[in-house]
Amino acid sequence: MSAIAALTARVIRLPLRRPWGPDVPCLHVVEVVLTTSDGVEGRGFGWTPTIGAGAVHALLTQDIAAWLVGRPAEPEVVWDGLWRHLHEAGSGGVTTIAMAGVDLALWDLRGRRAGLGLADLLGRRHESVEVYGSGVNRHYPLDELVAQAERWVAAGHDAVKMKVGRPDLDEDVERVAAVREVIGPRRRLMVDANQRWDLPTARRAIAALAPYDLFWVEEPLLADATWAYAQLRRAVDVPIALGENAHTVHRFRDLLDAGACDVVQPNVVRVGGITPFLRIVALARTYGVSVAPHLLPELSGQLALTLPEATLVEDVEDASFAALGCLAEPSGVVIENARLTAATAPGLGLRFG
Ligand code: SMN
Ligand code: MG
Repeated sequence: MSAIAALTARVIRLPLRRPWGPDVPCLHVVEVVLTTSDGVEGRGFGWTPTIGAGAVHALLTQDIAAWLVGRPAEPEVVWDGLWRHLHEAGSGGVTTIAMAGVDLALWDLRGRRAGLGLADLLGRRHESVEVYGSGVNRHYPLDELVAQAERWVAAGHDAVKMKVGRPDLDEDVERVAAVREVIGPRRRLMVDANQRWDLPTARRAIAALAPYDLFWVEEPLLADATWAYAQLRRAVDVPIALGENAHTVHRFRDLLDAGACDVVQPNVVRVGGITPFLRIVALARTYGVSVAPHLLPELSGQLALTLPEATLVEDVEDASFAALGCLAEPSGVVIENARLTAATAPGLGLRFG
């Protein structure tokens, strides 16, 4: 078993061609490079749109690197010990985003040693997976929102997701109606409120949006409001999706136990990498709740190809690593006609330029 010899990390700032809001002009990737005692290299990354890239980098270089050196280069062996080591800094959030850099690098290493891309390393179950068109578009004027929906239809998407949660519910209704009009009655339409409603507002909004046949409502309430989610889910017919702001398998267990949702959306970076992601998938299956991985299509897509049930992968317009132009070489993950396939180099196939 080879040991970890060194960790280096760097912050990469990625300007967004379509800003996610006045305060979100760019994303941050924190690239992690691990080398082993026998000279093999693995690359992983943390990721954050707005908050914490500097903190993630500091955790990696000041607290994680020294702990890692000399440990076996095996993701499952490292994960639980590292999580305990960092626990005082918080069980999830910046901690797990930093841990993802390590975990992803260790999976990259494992794949490279085996000569297998991630999907084949984990066990590919699907040739391709459906991709939905998604937009961080709450701030778009109506005509831009409609134009985006038209692009999704032209690109062949049968499922799309838009933001809701404007201060005035009538505006949400108008905007959802306009997108439904563009995509027609047959395509699936999801809405994402990004935690903007309280329980009474969510009930009212979901009732007002009922005529537009929503496939799911995402994060209608504060991500921490487990009790309120359970109440809401019992009160409405539309499926509830959440999980992009849940950071640990324990948090997912609490949400699932409470009957808070119909779909869980772990973000593979925010939960701490592939090792915990797979545990969350296994957990969700025991509750009969489906898994739709959050963002990061080049990585989520590879994972989705290995999940037991077919799922949907999210592609926020112009925000994949390929679209952001940050990869040194093509990843081998391709989205065409709203289907994603992966023929990657051994490991994760992701190299930042
Ligand atoms: C989202 C979250 C974070 C960054 C971009 C978009 C959004 C989604 O909640 O689910 O697409
Ligand atoms: Mg969301």
